[in-house]
Amino acid sequence: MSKSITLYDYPKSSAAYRVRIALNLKDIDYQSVKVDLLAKDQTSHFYLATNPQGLVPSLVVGDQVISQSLAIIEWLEETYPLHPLLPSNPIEKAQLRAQSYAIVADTHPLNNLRVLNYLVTELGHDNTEKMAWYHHWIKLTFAALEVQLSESLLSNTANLLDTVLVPQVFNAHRFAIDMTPYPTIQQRVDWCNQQPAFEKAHPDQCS
Ligand SMILES: N[C@@H](CCC(=O)N[C@@H](CS)C(=O)NCC(=O)O)C(=O)O
Repeated sequence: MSKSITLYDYPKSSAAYRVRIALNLKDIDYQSVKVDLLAKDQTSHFYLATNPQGLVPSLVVGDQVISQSLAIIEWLEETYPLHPLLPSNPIEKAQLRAQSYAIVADTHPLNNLRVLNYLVTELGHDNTEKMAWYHHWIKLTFAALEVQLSESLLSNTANLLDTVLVPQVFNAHRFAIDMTPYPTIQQRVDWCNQQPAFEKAHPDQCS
């Protein structure tokens, strides 16, 4: 009998959105439990017992917990062969990971909720400065990714990069980033958003 899978989730969390996409692409049944970030559920004793970092997502598999969205997706990739998210060629795999890490490791950590809140509440920056910070880091990454994607042949199946790119672009739209300088990125995201696994994972579909 397969183990039950629970995702501690929040609709607009880009990190959780990545995992929802991967779960859907692999057609995995799971239960979603909402951790309301605006209500600070992530700091509750209950949630910290599951994930001491107080971040979503967390995936509970049987009696085991996996935190960090990329660790979760890599575990799914190794455990569920349906719809591989990484190519088998080691160079192509490393290149796809590198593009994904540009978002996951270099960009998202600078722009997540607690960092933006810290800029305002602890360091005294105003909303305009907070937005300038957000735009600065997103634009650096999108400019580089636009070059890389426009020079490569985009695959006709969704991959690891798509699972992280779509949520980051969703987030960028919320923060009024002008996507005109990044047509290849936007085109890829538009293509992904037409796929059922992405439609189902969209924050508007999660209550
Ligand atoms: N590197 C982590 C990042 C997780 C993360 O930053 N999650 C955000 C939502 S996207 C969060 O839980 N924020 C809560 C807070 O900032 O208090 C991952 O990929 O899972």
